[in-house]
Amino acid sequence: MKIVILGGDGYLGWATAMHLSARGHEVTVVDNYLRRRLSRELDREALIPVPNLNQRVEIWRALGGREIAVRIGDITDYGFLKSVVTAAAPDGIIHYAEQPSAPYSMIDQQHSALTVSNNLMATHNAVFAVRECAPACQIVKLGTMGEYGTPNIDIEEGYLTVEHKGRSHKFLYPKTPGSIYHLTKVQDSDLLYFAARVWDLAITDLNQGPVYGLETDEARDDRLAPLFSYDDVFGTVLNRFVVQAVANVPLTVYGKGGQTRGYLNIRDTLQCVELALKAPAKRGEFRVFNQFTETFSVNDLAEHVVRVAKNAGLRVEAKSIPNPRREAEDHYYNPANTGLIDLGLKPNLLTDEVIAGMIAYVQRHSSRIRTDLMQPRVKW
Ligand code: USQ
Repeated sequence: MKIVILGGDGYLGWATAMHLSARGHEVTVVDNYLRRRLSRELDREALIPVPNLNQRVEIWRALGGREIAVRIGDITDYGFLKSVVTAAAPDGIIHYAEQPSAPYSMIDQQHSALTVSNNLMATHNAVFAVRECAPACQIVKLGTMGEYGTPNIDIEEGYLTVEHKGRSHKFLYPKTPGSIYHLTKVQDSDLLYFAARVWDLAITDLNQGPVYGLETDEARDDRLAPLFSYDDVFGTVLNRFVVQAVANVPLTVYGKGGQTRGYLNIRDTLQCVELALKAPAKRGEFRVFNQFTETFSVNDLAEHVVRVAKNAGLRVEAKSIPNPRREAEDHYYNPANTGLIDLGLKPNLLTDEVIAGMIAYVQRHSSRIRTDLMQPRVKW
């Protein structure tokens, strides 16, 4: 397949590029380095310094990988995106090109505005570019489980059939996001659903939970490592806990720690995206999968990391601190996730070995850990 990856420089984008390239697909990565720029501006850079995209593609090729094409530019510039799609004539577009952090979007008006304008315009332009330049091309979009929030009923995959006064209708599942970032993903979903219904585009929305891990089969060299963040703005909870354990900083459990989410290993993100591409949505279909493999509370994760870290000889403890976020800390959570399993997903579960592997990897880079990036500074 010819695949364009929007946001090909990020934590997941680059790993996906190598994964698909290794399987013989013709990959083009597109990025404007927004994520790197935002990290630098907030002085919260990734754990492992990674070369720029052109350099990473060159290293990938030198290590025996296939050619990956690079286009540096901003997809909120519609002319640029159209030129990319026209030149690549893709069978599939994977859309990761968004400001991905909830805390970032909640810093203040300006950071919220950047999140809203970047994320919505990126998705808006993506559907228009496909409609105008490659209408048969499928779109695989990274959404988030955070679109649903934590409702007091089971979470279905994308839709809910509502019975009302003796009649019933299938709607997009009602959403209660907890940050402006998550809200932009809800709005993306509405836009994508519209594009499927009205323009017959073929779209899959992958509602993903927090991802953990830094190792994939293809990243055999540290220079090919993902953009791995552990700070309070861009780091996700399990990645942060592992780095905190290595740095001997008490694990930052926000509030009561009962917050439950659906998690997955970065290797499973790659599997899921590939499975979605291989069994595409039909024209006119807006297909939604909940992309996670296991649910855990924050306390479950903290206890697991503490136990494995102690076995590895580290001195570490978990400590509850005031929750910087407005979110439920004790709630019902029962989301469905059978769609991707039915397509063939073989989960890499969170075992002691996986956490021990992450600890060992981070230990090799421990001299770069900044302990001043552990306490949350964005509150809402
Ligand atoms: N949390 C802690 N301690 C920390 C960091 C986080 O207790 O040091 C808690 C948060 O309060 C929250 C949970 O852990 O209850 C998850 O937080 P997170 O920072 O790992 O994830 P979140 O902000 O929800 O966002 C991340 C990704 C986002 C993705 C989302 C999926 O940054 O791109 O969409 O995970 S989900 O969480 O299902 O919405």
